[in-house]
Amino acid sequence: AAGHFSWEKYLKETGSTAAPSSCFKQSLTPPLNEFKVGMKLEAQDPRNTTSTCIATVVGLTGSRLRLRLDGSDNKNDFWRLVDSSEIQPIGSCEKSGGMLQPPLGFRLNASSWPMFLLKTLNGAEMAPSRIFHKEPPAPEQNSFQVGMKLEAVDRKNPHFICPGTVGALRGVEVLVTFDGWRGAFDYYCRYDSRDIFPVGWCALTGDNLQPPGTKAVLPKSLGTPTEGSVETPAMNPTPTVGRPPGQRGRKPGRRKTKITGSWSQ
Ligand code: MLY
Repeated sequence: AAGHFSWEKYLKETGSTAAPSSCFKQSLTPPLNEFKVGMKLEAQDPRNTTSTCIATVVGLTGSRLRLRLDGSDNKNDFWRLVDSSEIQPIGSCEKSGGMLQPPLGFRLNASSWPMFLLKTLNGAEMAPSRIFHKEPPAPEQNSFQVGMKLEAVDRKNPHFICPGTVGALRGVEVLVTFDGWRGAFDYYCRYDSRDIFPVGWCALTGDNLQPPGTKAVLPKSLGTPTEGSVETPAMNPTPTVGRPPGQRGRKPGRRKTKITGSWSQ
């Protein structure tokens, strides 16, 4: 059994510090999740952000909703916080003079959209507006520092929230790296991204925090061999120890490297 992950112990062991909550665009007390599976709402289509679509809650995790666009397949689910500005009660789009759109990849003929919309909303359980929360304000500036710990959505596996470290800063952006994993999951995001959370977020929301990987990239204080062992994303590749040129960037599929040393349990 892996046992559970303790930030307190881990911060001590790694001699690292948590990014202060004031760095994040997240509410200090995570918003209550009163949604239920099956409820419908309006959501921006993540693949076509100018469209507002009908979405159904297909899962709940902490302060987040697992959403599926009506008329889409089950391969494009996405996760949103209950205080996301990208979701709203049904009726909001029309109220503001907009038109609900079919999702990108609508599985029927476009001409059947009006009838599909009618049918999908008929008798539907619509999420009441009182369970939507206002998006918190963004901090005024990027106040993250390299080395600070946080919790972050694994964008390749967005149901996972994982322990991570600020790997670099680039203006308003921060490089999110995942502890115990090589660079394949790293990404740059804005400092006010909704995908990054202060240490302790999952414990507060009841979302499931993954333990750090036990595969590669030791924290600095536990003897990371060299700088540069943290790969940067494909956008900005940097030579990585032990990989010949031309084989940089991400390889598809899984890639784990076993290391010694363990902080899990
Ligand atoms: N199936 C994948 C999951 C990797 C998840 C990595 N995150 C947690 C940073 C794998 O085992 O490679």
